Amino acid sequence: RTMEVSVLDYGAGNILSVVNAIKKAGVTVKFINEPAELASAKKLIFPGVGAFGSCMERLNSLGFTEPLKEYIRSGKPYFGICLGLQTLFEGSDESPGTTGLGIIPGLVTLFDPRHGLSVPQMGWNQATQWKQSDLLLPSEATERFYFVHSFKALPTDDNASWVLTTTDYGEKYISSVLKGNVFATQFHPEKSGKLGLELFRRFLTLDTFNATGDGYDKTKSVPPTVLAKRVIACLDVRSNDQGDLVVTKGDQYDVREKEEGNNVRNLGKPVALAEQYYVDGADEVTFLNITSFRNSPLQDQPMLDVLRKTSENVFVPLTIGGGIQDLVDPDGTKRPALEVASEYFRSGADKVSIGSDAVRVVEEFLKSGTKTGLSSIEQIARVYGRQAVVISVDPKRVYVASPEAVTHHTIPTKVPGPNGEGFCWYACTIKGGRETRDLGVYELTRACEQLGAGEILLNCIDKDGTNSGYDTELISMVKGAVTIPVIASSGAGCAAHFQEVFAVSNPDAALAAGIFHRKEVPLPEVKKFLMENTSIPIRG
Ligand code: 1PR
Repeated sequence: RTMEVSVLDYGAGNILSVVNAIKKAGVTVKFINEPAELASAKKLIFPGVGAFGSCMERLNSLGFTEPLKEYIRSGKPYFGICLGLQTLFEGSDESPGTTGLGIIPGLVTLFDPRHGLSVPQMGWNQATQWKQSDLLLPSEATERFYFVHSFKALPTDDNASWVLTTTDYGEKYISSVLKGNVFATQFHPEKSGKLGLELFRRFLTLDTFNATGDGYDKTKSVPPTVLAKRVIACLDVRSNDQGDLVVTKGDQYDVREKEEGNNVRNLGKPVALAEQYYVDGADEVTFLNITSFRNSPLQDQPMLDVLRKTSENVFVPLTIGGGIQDLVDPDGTKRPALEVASEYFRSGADKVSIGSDAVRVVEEFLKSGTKTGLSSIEQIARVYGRQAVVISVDPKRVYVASPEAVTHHTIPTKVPGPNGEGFCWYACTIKGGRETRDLGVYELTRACEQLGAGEILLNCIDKDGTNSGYDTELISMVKGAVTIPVIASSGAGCAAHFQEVFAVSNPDAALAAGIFHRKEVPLPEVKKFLMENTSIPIRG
């Protein structure tokens, strides 16, 4: 049994989750920071994050490329994750001109948007197994692993012998490879719950993986794998009047009790509740720090601590939002949004969500028509990848008598306004709904996609906390505006509301808060209902 594993740390992204997953298997981590250290490594994990080009440039400039190739050729166990798989190929469309490690023949290419699927692929998909091995049990292929990527490698005659599994997303692509002791996955085992932890445990404890079989066979037809619709639990976190960090929940964003005392509603402790939702089967957990527009989140150590503690036991993706913008600390120190986000990633976040600042960025962008490359969205996407940048939108419905009444994008509505208006547009707000801006959600989300955002978290102030169902008109509008994934949020009151929103508006995920916190409809009940009563693909 190997009690130590080396992790190649080239200084990018969230490797805390990988480290936490290794610790769960009772194995200690040795970080490799110098190329010379690779020669003495006995087992190596390479958690690649970010973009192909910047990853390879980093490996090259730090002198890792040749020693890494040597390690891989040595036959010692290697486990590449995500970019740790992609860099094994010869190159990638993501960064034309940059050469990969060239261990596996083939190029990495972008998902074809003509398939009409959201790109990046974000969520839980299955794997078709083409080889037998001690790493992956045959029964596990039908379960689901967490994927998040825009680029993929296709199986070809030249690389077929490497293919352990393929996955379908418009096209059949390579989701893992295994040859000898070289193993790599496009999915993130450290974010794939129990299934992923089990995979880590086997990699860490086995000396050899006993792969048999010839790999991918293009003449064999197999049913396609399916990406599941995600069910997300959201925790709005803020300090209460006693200064404790609590999970709270508003009605149309008002988090104070209506009764005597007017206290901030306290629905539990953030870390414990997040862990509960993980055990319950949440496909993702989101924290929104809803006081942060008042304080600098870098001084907000408790929130970073919440993240760190949560990521020790929660092995599904974690998103954190609130206060991600250029800040100035009370002592006058400037804190660019990128630095704020970096702090969150280092503490265990996989994605950050940007609310108010996205509105300001887009207002500027639409005024000038030029991308400066300096906005929070652009900078964070460049360093951490598009998939790490979520835009949290807080819309308010505005009724109009006709589309000509405003310059904003309007939609016809089945729920007429107070004066019988048949149309509406959705106004963006900032500062937790306190300030409404003259910018439409349609325009905002399209601009954010152009600027490099990877996902939209679509709230709705009119619906928040009402238990009356999602605003399917809003969600359908945004699904039609962008090609990046959209999370439907606000208004869930029962399991059937999830069915309705998936069926009517086809979002990539649906999020709820109140019904889970108040245990009115526990998360497992929502999933059970969807699996038993609908054909919507759900991770069990
Ligand atoms: O603007 O970048 O600092 O981010 C602030 C973040 O905090 C934004 O994402 C904003 O949505 C959120 N936020 C700010 N104030 C509040 C508030 O409630 N007073 N919460 C707030 C937003 C909405 C969702 C909620 C769903 C589902 N809460 O988080 O979870 O509406 O609720 P439901 O299922 O109970 O209906 P920035």
